[in-house]
Amino acid sequence: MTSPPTRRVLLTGAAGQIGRLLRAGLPSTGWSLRCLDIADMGAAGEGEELIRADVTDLDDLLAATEGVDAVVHMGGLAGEAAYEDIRRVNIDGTFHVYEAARRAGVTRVVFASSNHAVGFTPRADCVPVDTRPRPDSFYGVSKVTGEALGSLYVDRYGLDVVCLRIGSQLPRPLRPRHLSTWLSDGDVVRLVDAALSAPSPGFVVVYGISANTRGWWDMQPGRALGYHPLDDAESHADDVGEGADPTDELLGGEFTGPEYDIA
Ligand code: 15L
Repeated sequence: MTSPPTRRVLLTGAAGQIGRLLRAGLPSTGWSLRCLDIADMGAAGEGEELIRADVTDLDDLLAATEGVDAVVHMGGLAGEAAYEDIRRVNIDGTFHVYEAARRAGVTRVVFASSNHAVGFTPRADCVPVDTRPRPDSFYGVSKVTGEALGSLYVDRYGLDVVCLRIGSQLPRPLRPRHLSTWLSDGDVVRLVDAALSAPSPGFVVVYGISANTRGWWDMQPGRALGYHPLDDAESHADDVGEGADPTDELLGGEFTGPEYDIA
């Protein structure tokens, strides 16, 4: 019996924290990777292509997107920065990803959004994915914009776009907030695999956290997509302990506090 052919994915941000986990985990789920980053990605693994390129350059992305089956866009600034840098790297960079996909005939884009797209939302037991955008930073604004661009490319050009509102991707939870927001190493691979594999999702937003007992987000859209997390931050609760911070009233935690006011 022959094994099914692997499908090729362009992974931006391949040198980053989540990029490295996907490089290690996605190939065993049937995806082969073309990895892109401006930073050093080390040696190519089996079946991998490495492209040193910048998401701020549309021509680079057009060349990198030719011939792949899907794009996973993890590249960009992973936290708050000056508006000009956020615009250039995160907003323009994400536009380049969708536009390169459209021109190359690639129909699936998985976009690394963030909980900071809705960071000024008060905590509730089950915040839905269609809660109104309430970014807590310029970084959060770039994630709202990336989701909006994805929606446009779905409705106008027929792409499938899955936006992952990632919580706190860490090897283990470190602070009380993480008992709600944690996304484990294993679950991030399961999440991206589901986002790549779901048949014709159209435009979908899902929360990217593990199956945390104390989670604040509606996980049903994720389950409908085929994302079934296996980890729960609660198993680390004794190590993390309890504690409160004034910004803990809001989903975005410290991003909503005065130290993130850099305007
Ligand atoms: C994010 O989106 C950031 O990339 C990461 O650095 C953390 O701040 C995370 O959210 C979080 O909310 O913990």
